[in-house]
Amino acid sequence: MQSPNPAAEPITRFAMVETTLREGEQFATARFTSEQRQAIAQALDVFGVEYLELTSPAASPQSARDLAAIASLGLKARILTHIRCHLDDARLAVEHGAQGVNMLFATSEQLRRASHGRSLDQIIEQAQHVTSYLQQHNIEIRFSCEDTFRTPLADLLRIYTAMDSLGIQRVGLADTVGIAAPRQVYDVVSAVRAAVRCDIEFHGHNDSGCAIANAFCALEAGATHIDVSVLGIGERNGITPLGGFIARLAALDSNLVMRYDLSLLPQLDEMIAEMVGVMVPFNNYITGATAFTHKAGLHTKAVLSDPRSYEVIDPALFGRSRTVAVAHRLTGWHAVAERARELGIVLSEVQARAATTRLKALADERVLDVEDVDELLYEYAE
Ligand code: HCA
Ligand code: CU
Repeated sequence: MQSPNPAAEPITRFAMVETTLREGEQFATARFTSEQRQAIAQALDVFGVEYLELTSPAASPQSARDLAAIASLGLKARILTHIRCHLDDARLAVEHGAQGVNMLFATSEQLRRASHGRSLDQIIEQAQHVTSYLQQHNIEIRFSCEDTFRTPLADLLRIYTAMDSLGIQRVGLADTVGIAAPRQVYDVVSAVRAAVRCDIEFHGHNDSGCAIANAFCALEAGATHIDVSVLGIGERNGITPLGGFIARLAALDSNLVMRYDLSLLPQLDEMIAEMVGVMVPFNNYITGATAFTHKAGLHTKAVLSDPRSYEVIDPALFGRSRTVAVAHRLTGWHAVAERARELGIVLSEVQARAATTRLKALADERVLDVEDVDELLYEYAE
C-alpha cells in the first residue's frame, strides 16, 4: 500500500517498551503488590513484549527488591529500570540486576527551572559521567530528554548527538505533558533520526488524545522503540495504550504484530483494570465491549456479506467475535434474516422485510432486547 506520507519509511523494525510497572505505577489508583508486579511481568512476557520498564530501585525498598526478583525470573523480555541521571540511582540499578536503564533528564526550560536549574553543558557532563559508570557494567542505556517537545530543537540535537557519540543504545523523546501533535512528532523524530546512529525511543502522554497517533508517527519517522502501558495507565490520563498501539499497527498490516500472543490481550486489559480498580472502557481499542458491534442496517448488511467492509481489525486474532445488533430501530432486514437463520428459521425476503418493519415500529415504542426479536421471529416459524 502507498504510504500516506511519501517521506515515511515503511515500518520494519520496532520493539515495545512496556511500562505498566513504571509509568503505570504512577496511575492515580495503582498500587501493585510484589506478587502482582511479578504476575504482570510474567503475563507481559508471555504476550511477547520486548522490554519491561520497572520503577526505579531508588523509589522505595520494596521497589528495589521487586526489581531484583523480576530480573531473576529469567524472562525473555529485557528488564529495564527507569532512573534519574544520577550515579546513586545507576548504582542501585546495577546492584539489583537490571539489564538496562531508561534514564532521563529534564531539558525544557519549564522543567529545568522547576526541577534542577542546570545548563545544557552541565546536563551533558552529568550524563557522560553516569554513562561511563553504566558502560563499565555492560548496562544497556537509553537517555531521554524529559519534556522533549517543549525543548528547543537545537538543544535536543546537541544533547542527543553528545549521548550518541558515547555509544549508548538509544535516545528517548518524551512528550511528558501530552502537548505534541502527530506532525510535530514526525518532524522532531526525523530530525533526531538524521542526527544520531543509535536507536530512538518515543514516550507519549495522552492529555490531548494524540498518544497513539504520536507513537505511530514516531515509528514512521524512524523511531525503533515505543513506550506503552496496559490500558495506557500512567500519570494523569496516561500514555500510549498497549492495545491501542497494537490496534493501530494491526489496522495497517497484521503481520506487524503477529509475533505477539494477541489472544492474551483481553485478559491483560482485564487483569490490570481489576488490579487498579477501573473498568475496561466500553470504547477501548479491541477489548472494549462494543469494539466489534455493528448496528445500523447498512453496516450490518455489508458486514454480514464481508466483515472487512466495516472492520479493519480481525476480532478473531484477539479471541474476540463480532456482534450484529438487531434489537433496535436502525436494524435492517439482512440482520433480521441472519438472526432468524441462527434460530433455524428460514424467512423469505418478503417475510424478513415484514418482520423488520414490525420490529422497527416496536423499537420506536420501547427498548427491545434480542429475546423480543426472537419472539417475533418465532411467529414466522409457525
Ligand atoms: C515522568 C517521566 C516520564 C519519562 C519518560 C521517559 C515522562 O514520569 O514525568 O523516560 O522517556 O513522561 O517524561 O514518564
Ligand atoms: Cu511519562
